[in-house]
Amino acid sequence: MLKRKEVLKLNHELLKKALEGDELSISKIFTNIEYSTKDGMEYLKELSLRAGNAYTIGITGSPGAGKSTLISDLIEEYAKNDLKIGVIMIDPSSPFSKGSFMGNRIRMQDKTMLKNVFIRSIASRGFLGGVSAEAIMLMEAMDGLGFDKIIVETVGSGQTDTDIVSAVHSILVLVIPGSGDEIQALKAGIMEIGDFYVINKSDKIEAESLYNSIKFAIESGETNWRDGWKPSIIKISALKKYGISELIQGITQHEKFVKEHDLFIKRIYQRRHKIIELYLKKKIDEVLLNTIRENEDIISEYEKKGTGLTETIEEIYENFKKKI
Ligand SMILES: Nc1nc2c(ncn2[C@@H]2O[C@H](COP(=O)(O)OP(=O)(O)O)[C@@H](O)[C@H]2O)c(=O)[nH]1
Ligand SMILES: [Mg+2]
Repeated sequence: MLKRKEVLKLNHELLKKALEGDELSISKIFTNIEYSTKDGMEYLKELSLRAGNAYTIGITGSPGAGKSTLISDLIEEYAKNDLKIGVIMIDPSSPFSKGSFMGNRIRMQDKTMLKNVFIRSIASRGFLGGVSAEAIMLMEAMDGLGFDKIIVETVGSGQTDTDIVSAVHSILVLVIPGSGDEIQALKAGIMEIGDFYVINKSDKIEAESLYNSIKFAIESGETNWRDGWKPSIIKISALKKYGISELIQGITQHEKFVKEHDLFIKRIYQRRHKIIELYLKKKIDEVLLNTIRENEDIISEYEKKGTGLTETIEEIYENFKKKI
């Protein structure tokens, strides 16, 4: 494990309070990081120096699969052991209603447990599924704030999920029986990424055939055995809290595997690599959109002027390069 760096300059009141666990200060810092403000990037820098200890878990699966419900089960179990848990939910539809849905679920349970739990819901803002630079930056920040477990919920969407894979230690793919989704998911490649295939709502009769088809996919080598870990299939009911302790045991075993194979720090470096990559992509995208906007006249008039399509692209590309 990386050694937790000593706090160098704690003169920043907000950071100091956040490190002491003050929720409002944490929220303010996260908003700054999420919007990449100058302060936000400073906080991220400071927190990144202190990061490198948290165990990170990604949960992906189609909307309605039960990811949020499962997260509240995991929170409950981990909080019993006095662990500090950070949750990031990336919600493409309505971040606030889902956030409060989550809050309501948890509020129903033992309140003392919640002192160690911080849930952040972020909008995907046009990002097509998977995970965004902001989400991974918040993971890094949570790690720096001393959370023991960080759970990220993302909407499964095939290829973009590869971003979340490289940013977390364990990845759980949540599937439900009888939805027909799984066949699509298998084809789209989402079934290749899991360290765990978690069959939720598994009291349904179709659960068995889903189990068998995933088992077949794993054993026939159709799925990826990430760093040599044979993916596990676990049947649960997130709502009825069935199979949760088995899942937690599985994750604990995987954590052991990750640490024994020197993957713990490797994945933290991969996460930082991902932050750099996705952040730069976002910045470049912004410049690109601006360039296109500013060159709208060239685009709309190229046919009239008799300029070729390729020349038009090249001209705009030259203008784009000047702005980068
Ligand atoms: N019957 C049943 N319903 C479940 C189970 N887990 C979750 N649900 C329900 O499925 C719906 C979607 O759950 P949610 O956690 O919001 O899914 P998400 O979109 O993947 O986060 C909710 O109405 C849950 O109560 C389960 O194990 N069995
Ligand atoms: Mg959800």
